[in-house]
Amino acid sequence: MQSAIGAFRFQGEAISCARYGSGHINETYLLQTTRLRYILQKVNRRVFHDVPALIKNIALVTRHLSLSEADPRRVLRLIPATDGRDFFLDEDGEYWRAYAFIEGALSLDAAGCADHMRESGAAFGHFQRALADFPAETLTETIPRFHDTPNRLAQLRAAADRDELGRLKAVRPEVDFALSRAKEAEIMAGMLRAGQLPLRVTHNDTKLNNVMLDDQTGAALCVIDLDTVMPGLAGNDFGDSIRFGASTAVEDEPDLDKVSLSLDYFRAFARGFLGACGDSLTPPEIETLPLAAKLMTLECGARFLCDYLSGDTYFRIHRPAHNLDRCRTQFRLVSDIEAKWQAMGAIIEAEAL
Ligand code: ADP
Ligand code: GN1
Ligand code: MG
Repeated sequence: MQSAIGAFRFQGEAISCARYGSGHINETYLLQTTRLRYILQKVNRRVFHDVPALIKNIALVTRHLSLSEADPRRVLRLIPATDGRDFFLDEDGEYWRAYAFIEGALSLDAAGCADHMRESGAAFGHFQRALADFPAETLTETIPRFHDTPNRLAQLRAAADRDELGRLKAVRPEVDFALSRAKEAEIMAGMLRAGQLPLRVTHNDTKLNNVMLDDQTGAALCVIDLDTVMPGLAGNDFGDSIRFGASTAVEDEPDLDKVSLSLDYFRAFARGFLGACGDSLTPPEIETLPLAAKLMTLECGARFLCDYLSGDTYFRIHRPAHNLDRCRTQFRLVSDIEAKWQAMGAIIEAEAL
């Protein structure tokens, strides 16, 4: 890490550099210098196979966003390395990048009130809209088939068949839960293939802690964690936010009785998102928002379970059955979404007016 601190055009002298945030993928540090604060990140090489291409995506997207945004707190800003590139490759072959720290802002692991959800919906809706005229063909697909839910279920089935660590016997109900929904998991992918849903430039990792809110007003500032900006479905951005932010419990809550879908948070996010997307969404995109929420939750639970069965090599864990706990909250949420299906549809219908 020491060599990375010296490798970027930071203002001032470094005072401290400590682990920061609660992302599951990258190694994030908060760097304090005598002048300013920065985010320094080691990008996860196991997850992202072409890091220079990934960082080029971020440079292109942030440049595009800054064309229509003058306020520096409203666009993530890469800090160049001393050699002018947007990354640094260290002596161990690890890739590092740095960002200006967005000051006076919150990144939340759980929504404190419906306004947080509305504002984060507005931020992701605005992001998608601002990229509507971005040339999608200039982006590298950083993780192929990232939100291909049927393929995620196929990977889960394969991991269960391999059962490398002998963990399957304890999680058979969870595996069955996911695989019994395989038919439904095909619907959005089928609509995309049939041309009924458009491909857009989307964020694809729309957790609440990937959006910065002003710490005084709670208003949306900007969207961060742009590693998975790729062509995708609008509904997936909506759905991933719901599965994380509209849950009444944190993603790794061990007490499943605390986990349910908050319809108030669902409504608030829908209001912010639909408001910011304006008239850009098509009627089928709007109608499938509840389904997208269900499928993104199912998919994420399947990914956690697949990682648990495969030895926890993808998502960072902090306790032995962490990925299993995460999987179980997602599946509990899927069941609750099924129970609240009518109400979710009615909310989307009302908010889309
Ligand atoms: P990961 O891919 O591991 O989730 P993120 O890019 O989301 O990594 O960063 C992890 C956390 O660091 C974020 O959730 C946020 O709290 C914080 N963070 C990242 N970039 C910035 C920034 N530019 N300014 C302030 N905080 C940031
Ligand atoms: C990861 O990087 P982070 O923590 O924001 C993951 C998402 C999952 C999420 C689950 C690149 O997001 O897809 O939905 O964990 N990111 C990647 O919390 O796989
Ligand atoms: Mg993140």
